Amino acid sequence: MARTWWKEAVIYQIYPRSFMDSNGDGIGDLPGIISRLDYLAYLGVDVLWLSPIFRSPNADNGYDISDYTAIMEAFGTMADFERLVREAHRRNMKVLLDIVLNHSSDEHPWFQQSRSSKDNPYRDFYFWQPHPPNRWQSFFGGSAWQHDPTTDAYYLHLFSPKQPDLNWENPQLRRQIYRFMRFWLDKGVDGFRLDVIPLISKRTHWPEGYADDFLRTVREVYANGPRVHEYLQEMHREVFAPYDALALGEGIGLTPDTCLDYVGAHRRELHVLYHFDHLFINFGPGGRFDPVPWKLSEFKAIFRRWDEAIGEEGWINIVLDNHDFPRMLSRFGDDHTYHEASAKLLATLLLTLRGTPCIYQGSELGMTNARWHNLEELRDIEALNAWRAWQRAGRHERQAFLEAAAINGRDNARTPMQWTDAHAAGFTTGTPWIKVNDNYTRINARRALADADSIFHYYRHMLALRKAHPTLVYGSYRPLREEDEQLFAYERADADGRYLVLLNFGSTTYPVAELVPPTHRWLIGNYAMPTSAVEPLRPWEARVLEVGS
Ligand code: TEU
Ligand code: CA
Repeated sequence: MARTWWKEAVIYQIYPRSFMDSNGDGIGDLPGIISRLDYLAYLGVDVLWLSPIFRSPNADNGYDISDYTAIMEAFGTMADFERLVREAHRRNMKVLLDIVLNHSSDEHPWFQQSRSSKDNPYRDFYFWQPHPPNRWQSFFGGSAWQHDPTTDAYYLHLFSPKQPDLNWENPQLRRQIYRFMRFWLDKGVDGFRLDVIPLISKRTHWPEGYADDFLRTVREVYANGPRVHEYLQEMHREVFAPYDALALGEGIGLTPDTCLDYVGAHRRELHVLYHFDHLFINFGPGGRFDPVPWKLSEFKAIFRRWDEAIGEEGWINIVLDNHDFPRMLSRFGDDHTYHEASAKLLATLLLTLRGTPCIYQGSELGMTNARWHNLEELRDIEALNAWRAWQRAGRHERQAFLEAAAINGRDNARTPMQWTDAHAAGFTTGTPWIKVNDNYTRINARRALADADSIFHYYRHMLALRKAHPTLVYGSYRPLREEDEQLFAYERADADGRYLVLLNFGSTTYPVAELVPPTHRWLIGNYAMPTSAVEPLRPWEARVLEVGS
């Protein structure tokens, strides 16, 4: 297995809008991030993934770019950005920019030109049809075809109507995009997180999707289009290879049997990707706002399936939450009775699976989903559209929608970082653009830094452990007791060592004596070191052992 920096690194995802506000306008910004770089360096992360910082009307909080080579006004200036890169590099942290290539904002000059007339040179930078050629639905609800009166035609948008899909069939479009990407690499950026990259090649015979199965439509009709690999190999030649830049793909619509087509080392396309199977695990037939129960055995099977698919050929980004999903502690842990223990257990899972882990901002503090009291508190276009769709379908139960949004809404991950117990959790001196989670007086960085047993310091120790034991990066992954609905256990092994990870996803003790080999050494755990490593796991206990071969 080739040893590379991006396999050994740990990524930290920053959602700039909610990370740190430096000028009191209630919106996070680049100077705010710079003011927290020492905190991130102390935590011990290696790479910062910044969610989009480009000029945008913020219909989808930056995932709708209106100028690919300008900084969003609310986030600061190009000088701020250049200082951020310099300051991050000075602290040995790399910078990945989240770039959205599947669609632009409808306020991008290209789209303004394209929509103005049928013979405009930019017409074919987007997809126009005289009538909707199919009944595709947007990820954000409603038809994926929007009528535009100027030329009495319809344009494609897989997300909101303010996010028209770019036409990658057009070589002029592709050339411009590569120019934009090189613009940022020339400023010292170390790579990109590529938003919904499997969607960029469209099936231009416009086949129908599956009316009753949106995720199958995503996999089989929106993603993995006929030219996607041609485009990515061209992008690799034009952008990634010349700069030795990291390409991290958001693998929406990917399956275990298609992933190596994107990240196989020999493919010269992407280096690493994350998938959604466990992130969609509790999405019911009605999607995100139709949450259903999930089972640990299913959760574990997903990790095994993907580990086997990635094999020795590819590499994967381990993600347990991000800005698109509820907080992992509330979703996969127990954020009430075993808040601290389960937060540390999930940190152990995140940092000992095989792949490059990504810590989402605030996970290191044990941040949780918020309590939502009314729909006016929600900000996410996906939630607001879904509520309108409920009403159109005759469903007017506000409380029921609010409960669904409280479980699975993206706003849960977008409440401001909790720095202190002062006004607005120290995120801003003004009024935050979205409400602060009301548990900030108890859960905040200042308190965590001062408490040697905090979740924050546990993350620091886990990060150091990963660095000290490369087998936790490169070793094989062998799951144990896969059918068990309480224990998540696996071995990591290679020529350098063998480790056993025992995670009790439950509030009762769990016997593990027969899983522990005779020669073993306790390395780390979320409880005090047990008198014997073979004693039963305590509620939500994580135990990492080095074991003899
Ligand atoms: O996410 C794409 C995506 O698949 C998620 O938005 C999720 O599947 C969707 O919410 C369905 O529930 C990327 C970005 O991460 C997201 O923030 C953007 O909203 C989206 O693309 C459009 O750019
Ligand atoms: Ca600000």
